[in-house]
Amino acid sequence: MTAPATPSAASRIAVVTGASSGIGAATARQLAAAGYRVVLTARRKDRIEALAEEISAAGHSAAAYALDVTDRAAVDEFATAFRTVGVLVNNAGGALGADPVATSDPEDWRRMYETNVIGTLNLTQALLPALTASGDGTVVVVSSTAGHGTYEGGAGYVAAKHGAHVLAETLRLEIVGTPVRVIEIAPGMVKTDEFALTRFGGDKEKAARVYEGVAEPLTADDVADTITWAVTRPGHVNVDLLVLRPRAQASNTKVHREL
Ligand code: 8X3
Repeated sequence: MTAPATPSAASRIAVVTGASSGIGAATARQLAAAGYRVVLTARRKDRIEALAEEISAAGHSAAAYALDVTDRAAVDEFATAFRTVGVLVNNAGGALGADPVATSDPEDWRRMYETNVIGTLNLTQALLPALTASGDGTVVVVSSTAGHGTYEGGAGYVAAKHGAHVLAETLRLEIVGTPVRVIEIAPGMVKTDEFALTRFGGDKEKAARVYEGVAEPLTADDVADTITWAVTRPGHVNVDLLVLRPRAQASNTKVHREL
């Protein structure tokens, strides 16, 4: 077994987007525990500030920076704060709606493309010089199993996550030979506080139905654990793509439910 790479002390900064809840918050906690100085970004300032305080109180290093990943000017301004960055975790994103192609709202599609694809593009472009300057940088793209296959009612989200997947795959080709690797983590069914609720516009019943009868959907911690594992491999080891699902989910459309 290869020993995990220890981040070279205080110099290793990890920027996590969408860090106010779910997978992003869990990833920030775990990367901080692994020795990274984490920079939490999200639109909700109060949330990331509270999390940064929690992480700092646990004896780790964390800072919060309110940021909308779709606002390029704000992202560029954010990036000026860094000379080097070790890790960028592009986690911000999400799903809006689950309607068929025939009736889904084009505005939802636009917003999903903005957050899942353009947001990832913005952060990646803005921080690539600092990731390269670190001499051992890692870009993580948290895509989804929706980036690798479709399902009815999912087209808008599926299209956006395919976009995030293509961004990761293409970037890996384009920057080969530089000291930056590109890791894509593609989770399937993850039960978080907000993902399904956001998708269904706050409808708790619809959100609960997503996980109904499913024994142990993945948790945010499961995904964060996987991200942290991939990121802490030695720099020359590139986990190109890691797909993870709960045992009860065999594919995007085949889920075992005990009802
Ligand atoms: C979440 C997985 O199945 O809701 O990214 O599209 S799914």
